[in-house]
Amino acid sequence: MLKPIATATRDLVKLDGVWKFAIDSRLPEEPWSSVLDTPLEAAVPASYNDLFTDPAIRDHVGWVYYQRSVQVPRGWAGERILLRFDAATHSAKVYVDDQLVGGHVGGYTPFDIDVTDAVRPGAAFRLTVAVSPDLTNITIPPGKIEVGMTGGKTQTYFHDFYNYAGLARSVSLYSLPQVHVDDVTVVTTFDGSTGFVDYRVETVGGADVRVRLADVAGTVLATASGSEGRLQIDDVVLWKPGAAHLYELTVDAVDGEDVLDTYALAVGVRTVEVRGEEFLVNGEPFYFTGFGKHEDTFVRGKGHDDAYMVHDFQLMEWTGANSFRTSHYPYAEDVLDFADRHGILVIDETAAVGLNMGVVGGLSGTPPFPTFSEQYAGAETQAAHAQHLRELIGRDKNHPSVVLWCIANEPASNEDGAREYFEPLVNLVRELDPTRPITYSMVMFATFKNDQIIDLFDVVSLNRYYGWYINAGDLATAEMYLQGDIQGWIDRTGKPIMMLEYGADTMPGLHSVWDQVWTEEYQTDLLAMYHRVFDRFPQFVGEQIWNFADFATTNGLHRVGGNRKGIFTRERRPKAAAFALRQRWRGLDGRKPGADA
Ligand code: GCB
Repeated sequence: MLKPIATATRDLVKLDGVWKFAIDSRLPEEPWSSVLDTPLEAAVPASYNDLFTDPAIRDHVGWVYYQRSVQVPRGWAGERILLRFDAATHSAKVYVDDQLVGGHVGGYTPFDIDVTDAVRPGAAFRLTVAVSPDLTNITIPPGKIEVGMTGGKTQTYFHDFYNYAGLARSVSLYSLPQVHVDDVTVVTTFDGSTGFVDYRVETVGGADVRVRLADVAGTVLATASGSEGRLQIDDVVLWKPGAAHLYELTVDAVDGEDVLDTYALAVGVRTVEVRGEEFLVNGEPFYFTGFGKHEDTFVRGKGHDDAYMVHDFQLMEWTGANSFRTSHYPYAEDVLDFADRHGILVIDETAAVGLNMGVVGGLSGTPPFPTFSEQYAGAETQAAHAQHLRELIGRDKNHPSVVLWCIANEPASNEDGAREYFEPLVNLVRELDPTRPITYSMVMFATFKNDQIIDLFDVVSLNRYYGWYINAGDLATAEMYLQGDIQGWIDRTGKPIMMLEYGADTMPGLHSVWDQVWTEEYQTDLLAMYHRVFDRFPQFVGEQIWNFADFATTNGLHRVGGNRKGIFTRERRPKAAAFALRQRWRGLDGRKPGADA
């Protein structure tokens, strides 16, 4: 799915700003059929939850409504007119004046609604968007809604981060020529100093296709025509970790000499591959350093914010991180564009977090009922997961920064039914994108003895909390467990292995001369212990710490003002461990710590 941009043939109007806002319990039956009578206004993009002081809004279950007036530019007569929602968390229904024009389920992937027949160029319309924060067993991520003793509905879910909801990313109105470029797919390879860009273009309205590839100075390096083909770049400059190099691919839909539509996208020439126990980027072994992150800031919740994005990338670079994981959902596309431009590698994760009843079972990991059952993750959940994968890959397939798909976080891969659930999804991903390896991050209860699906995947990704949830304060025992765990996976799989989560909650300013949990020293020591163990294994291909920054969670007794495993606080101030990481990671250029330059 192409990101909407303004080009010589397309116009784009951002609808970000302050919209009217109301929750449904205060509204008449059909709120979209009138101007919302509400004193509240909400910022877009932002999650709505932390904007207001009323707890009934923050934890509301059911629809909320956003509304604003939209002026359609008068020059758009004869064009197709679309609304683009970069994200509506978790489902949406869209109304133009009184008419329902479309909707979407899935809170972290974009959708378009063609409103050509419902609006008039030069006229204004009332845009009402109903957004639901609800999570059920047929949404991704899943959740459960119950009616409590007070008679009110309550939402529970099986992940710790707070369920921020609303219009957290940009909304725009854009125009498209009737005949237009609908989709572009690029796959890149190289042979010696020659780069190749294989492209495939889909058009609507029956046009011919012409493409050209230019360098940063705008010099055209290669051209081709036809909806599929190969462009060759002599003396190619590869897109490399830490040294992003981008070309621009311009795609024209043409009729003879007439250009009916034109679209441009950035292309980085690079390859990724798993070979034996190695993860290769451009044919060279690559070692991931970095973090699992969250889209999470004060007041905005999961609202995209360019300033935080720039600052977070600066802090990652400062620590020497060369990568991050979009835990636990696809991030705003602007973030991937930024990673493309700055040579940061992305493990692109779906929103399939919480497919695990064992987590509800607590530290024993004994599920209250089977995860892979109609009651929880059944056929409908799997269908929603498949649709989510289609949308994620459809959006992110052309980003050079995306090097690995992570199709679930901590699923119950140790339970019966996991294979039946995951095998079709893995096949789907391989069909949608044969070029990138696939992984899932593995919960502690999924061990090298009981996991049922690892053979379907390319990379072993562990989430481990020795020294925290188990062996808290006892790093010596934790080290022995960790060593045995990694060795077991290596013996079982022969695949590259990495750690996608390890860490310790840490209160900045809390210190101790002993191994005391929650202190800054304990976080630093725990990470050093993990690193010592990783460095013993040549098969180890990466380390991503949980988490980049402290983040908001649901209320819970083991969360003090949120999850505090951040290397940075929620305000982005470094804890002591940040300086230790900087020492370990800087200057590695993708090499394994300790390896020769
Ligand atoms: C996990 C989850 C992550 C949590 C983390 C924790 O295993 O994947 O979402 O935040 O543990 O800190 O408990």
